[in-house]
Amino acid sequence: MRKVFTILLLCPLYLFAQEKPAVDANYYVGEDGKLYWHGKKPVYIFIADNPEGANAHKLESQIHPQFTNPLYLDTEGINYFRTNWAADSSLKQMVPKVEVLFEVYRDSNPPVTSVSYTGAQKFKGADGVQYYGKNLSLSAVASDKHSGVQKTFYSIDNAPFAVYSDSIPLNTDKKFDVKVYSADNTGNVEAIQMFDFVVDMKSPVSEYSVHNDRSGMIFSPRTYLKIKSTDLGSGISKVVYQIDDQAEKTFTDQINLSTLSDGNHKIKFYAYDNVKNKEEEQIIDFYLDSTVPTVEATVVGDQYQNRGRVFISTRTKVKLVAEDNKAGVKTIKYSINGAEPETYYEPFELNKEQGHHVVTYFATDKVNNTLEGKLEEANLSRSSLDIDMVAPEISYDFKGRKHVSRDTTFVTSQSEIALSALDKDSGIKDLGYKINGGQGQTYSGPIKLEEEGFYTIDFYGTDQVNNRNTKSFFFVVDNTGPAIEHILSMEPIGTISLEEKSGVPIKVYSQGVKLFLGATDKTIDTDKVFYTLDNQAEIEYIKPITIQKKGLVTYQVRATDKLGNETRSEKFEIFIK
Ligand SMILES: [Ca+2]
Ligand SMILES: [Ca+2]
Ligand SMILES: [Ca+2]
Ligand SMILES: [Ca+2]
Repeated sequence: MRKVFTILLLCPLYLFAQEKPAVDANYYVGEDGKLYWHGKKPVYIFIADNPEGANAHKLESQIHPQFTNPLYLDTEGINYFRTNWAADSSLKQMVPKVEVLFEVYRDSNPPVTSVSYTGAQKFKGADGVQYYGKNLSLSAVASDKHSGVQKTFYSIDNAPFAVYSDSIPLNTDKKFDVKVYSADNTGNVEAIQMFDFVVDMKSPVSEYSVHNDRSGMIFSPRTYLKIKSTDLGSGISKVVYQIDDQAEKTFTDQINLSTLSDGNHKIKFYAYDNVKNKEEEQIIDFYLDSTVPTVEATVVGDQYQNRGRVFISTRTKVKLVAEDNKAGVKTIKYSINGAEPETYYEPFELNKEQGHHVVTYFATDKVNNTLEGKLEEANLSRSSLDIDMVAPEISYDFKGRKHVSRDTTFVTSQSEIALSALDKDSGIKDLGYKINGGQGQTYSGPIKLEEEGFYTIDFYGTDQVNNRNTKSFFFVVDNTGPAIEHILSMEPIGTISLEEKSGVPIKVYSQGVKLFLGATDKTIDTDKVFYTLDNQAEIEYIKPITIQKKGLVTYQVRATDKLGNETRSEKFEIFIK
């Protein structure tokens, strides 16, 4: 019931609201004295004998009763009521004759109102909607052909019509429904002019989005921005942006940052709608990081640079430390000899193959700027690392007298023991030795050993990347010649004292006695035995010597061992009878 009641109540109100207000619809006498008569109104003529119109009488036509009472004006504009010939109060006609005329102006047409909307930007939407911006005002100018404009009326949004007097501001963000019309002084009413339009006073709203390679507000040269603007009214006219102090540009698809330098930057942006409402500027502050990380690559452990090459061992590791100017390091990767890169976590060894190795590394910051480097670009002079996994070849040699018997080498104190080491790659760093397990010492030249005896030498060669080879050998030093023996083939038959020998008794043997010589070496074999008979030339002892000479005979014996150590006997004296 209540609902029905409400509708019943609203309907008449609505109708009432749009009712045209009453206007004066009488005849109208203008300021110039002209009489205006509404075109549709009847005319009745009254005649009186006094200026006040008292006791007036309505005129009737006996000739044309059908066209009078009422009578209608036949011509738009001026019409005349007339009598022939003017006469004075003595009823005498004017000479020349003058026709007497009463003017009445018929007005059948309403005014024409010209409505204008000024002060604001306007835009016709694609949907046909008319939009206006801020500071819109409505003004109306009406003109009328005859009686003139009486009033102009307007209604906004179905409000009751009001009389228009001055321009009307329309500063509300909304859709408007405006009606305007005018009436002339005789009551002719113009048809209502209707206007539908939208006043858009709201600025657009823009949002930016960031795409590609970024870390918070740190962007990369590959980062691009998009701006999305929306306007609930007239729609977006254009979006403007400005990078730092560059010229403003109209945003189209995206904002690229690839030409910016490393450092702080800002982008200002805003949008206009189609009725020139400007959005408040927004600013994006960011840092453009276009700088790749730096990498300090170091070789940790065994290493040696020589002959333009860098030698390392299988124990050597490569250490990578990366730093970044701004965004920070995200990953470090490395590749050995062009293999698929691996993520670096800690110092790594190369693989275990002898030869050249190239280490490439990649450091990427959090906005994906990537440095590609080779080890040479850090602190090494060459691009490759040479793994030296082969220990030096080491050897020993005896110089001078030497004798080998079975597995034993015999030398003398005059013999020299030479050590040598050879490394084809990184080269020799150290060659050293120990004698009989004693203190290690650096080899600086041939070794000589004074004392006789059995020796063991342990020696080792180390290359520049600490690959080591060790060997040991043993030998005997023998400086002593053989012990000499001499035996005669028979017993002496007596002694003799000679004056020239100071009377010392000398053993006497028979003619033809044989002398046997021999020598025994304590360490190694006796080599040869020599003898000198009666100071003659020395002869090698081959077989027993038969002595035929009579008288005093002297002999001396010399024996050598296989090393050439010799023993010389005293000079023996015998007497042959
Ligand atoms: Ca008129
Ligand atoms: Ca807007
Ligand atoms: Ca960086
Ligand atoms: Ca080596």
